[in-house]
Amino acid sequence: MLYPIENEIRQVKSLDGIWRFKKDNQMEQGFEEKWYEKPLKGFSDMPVPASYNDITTDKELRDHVGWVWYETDAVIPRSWMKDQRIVIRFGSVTQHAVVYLNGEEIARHKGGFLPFEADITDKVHEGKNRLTVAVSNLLDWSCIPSGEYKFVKNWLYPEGHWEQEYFFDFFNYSGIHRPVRLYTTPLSYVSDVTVKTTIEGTDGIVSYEIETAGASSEQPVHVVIRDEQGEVVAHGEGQKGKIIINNAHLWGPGAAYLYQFDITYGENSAENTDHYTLPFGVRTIEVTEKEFKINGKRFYFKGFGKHEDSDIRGKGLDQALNVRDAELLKWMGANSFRTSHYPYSEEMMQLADRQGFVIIDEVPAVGMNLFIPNAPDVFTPERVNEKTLEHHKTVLRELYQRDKNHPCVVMWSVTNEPHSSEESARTYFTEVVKQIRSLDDTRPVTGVMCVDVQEDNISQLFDVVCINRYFAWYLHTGRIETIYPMMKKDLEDWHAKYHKPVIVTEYGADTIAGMHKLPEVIFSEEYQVSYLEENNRAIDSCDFVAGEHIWAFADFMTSFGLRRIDGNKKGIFTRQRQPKAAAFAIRKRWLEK
Ligand code: GCB
Repeated sequence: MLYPIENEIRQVKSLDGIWRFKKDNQMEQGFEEKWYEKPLKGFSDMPVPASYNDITTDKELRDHVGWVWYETDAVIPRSWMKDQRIVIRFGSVTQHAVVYLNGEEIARHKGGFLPFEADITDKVHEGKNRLTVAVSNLLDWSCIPSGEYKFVKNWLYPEGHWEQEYFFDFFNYSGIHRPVRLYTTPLSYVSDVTVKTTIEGTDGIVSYEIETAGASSEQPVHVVIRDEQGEVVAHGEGQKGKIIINNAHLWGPGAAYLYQFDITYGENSAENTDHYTLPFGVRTIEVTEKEFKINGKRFYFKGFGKHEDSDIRGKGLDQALNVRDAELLKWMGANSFRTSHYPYSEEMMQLADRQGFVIIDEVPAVGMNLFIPNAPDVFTPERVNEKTLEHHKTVLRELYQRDKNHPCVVMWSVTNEPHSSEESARTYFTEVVKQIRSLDDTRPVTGVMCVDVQEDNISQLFDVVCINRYFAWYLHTGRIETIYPMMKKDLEDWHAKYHKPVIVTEYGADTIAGMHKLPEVIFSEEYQVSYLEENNRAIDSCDFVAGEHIWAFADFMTSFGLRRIDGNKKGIFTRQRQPKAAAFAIRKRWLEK
């Protein structure tokens, strides 16, 4: 799915702003009473994009389980009404959306972190059109992330209420989280582009495939490649082919270089001509038994698992926050991050392309683990089952479609911390990995594991072993001295079992900013510093470790529980993006490493 762009042919109109908003208190009332058929009554103001949860002072809304309704006016200019295709596109709606235009359903989407769109050419009129979006945060086992919800009757709650349970550690924020846009294309248009690159000597080899759709399929396709100065450095003809860039500038970590892949579909002067430009980078990826290589050179991941999360707007796109995060990553000497535990905004991926950050791109397959002693199996017909698998594959396809052309994406992560010791987990993930490999033959695949090495049943499916480890935190809490021996042995065991490079994708300790204790104790800034140092000592002793991602970049909100005081505090930065002591210690390490 192409990102909407503006040029002399295509136009984009943002629908972001304040929308009309109403909570459905009875689960299905909005659908039963057909709230989409008439203008919403009894609404309040709600910003888009943003999560709705932390905007108001209403506890019921923050903790709401079920549907909410959004409404706005989509105003179509008269000039758009002739010889144009008009499309509406949502960057993401979490977790489910049903979209109506002038009372008619035009789109439905399941999955909270990827874009979807609808061709509305025949459904709009000039001027105001009523756009209504029903949004739900309900998660069951057919969803990724997975959860369970039920109606609870308790004498303390006379009318009963809905409860959502989930097994992942971030708040289930909901709302229209990313931009909503209208855009136009000609009636014959470029519908998709795939660009893959290799390097031969000093040349960049660009293999491409362009898909077109619409009225006339007979139009010619011209391609030119421009460098960062806008100079044409190569060109090609036809929907599919290979183009050579002589003496190519490579895209590399911390040294981004973006070419523009410029497509003209149709004769330049003709009415029906389309024009689309895609930024791309020339780079290669390779994995050996001990190393991850970018452009033939060993690459060591220094960085974080992150979240899209901030005060007030929750998971709503915030460009100021994204740019601040990128600045902090550079200041730290970090070169990479994982989009734990769901695909991040397209705007963040573009930023990473431009600034040279390396990304492990993860789907929201998190919470496939009950994390309770003697837990029942998860990969069973009652929980993670055929339906989950089908949806998991759909999400992988949608993610690939969205992110396939980003040079920053160097590896797919198909899951975080599943209960991978189960026999049926292997059958399940065999299918999942098959799906992503059938889509992409250029990037390695991983999944992030938390079980003991002897119990893991699935990492043989991956190219790189990724593990999350919390020695001296959840295990032997407070005993810093256990970290080095346990971590070192563990790393060696994983490598010995799979003969693949290992990335430590999480290690961290909750830390209350401003809490100081000498000697260090858990939750103090001093403990976080020592904790990370001891882990790093073990990491440094293993030459097959290909990277360290600290958990987490910044503090973030979670569901409420006794282990989480105003959220997860494992950030190196606070939720407001200010440093804790560990930021300075790690910065020193990464700038030197
Ligand atoms: C993990 C999870 C992450 C949690 C973290 C923690 O292993 O992958 O989502 O937030 O542990 O802090 O417990």
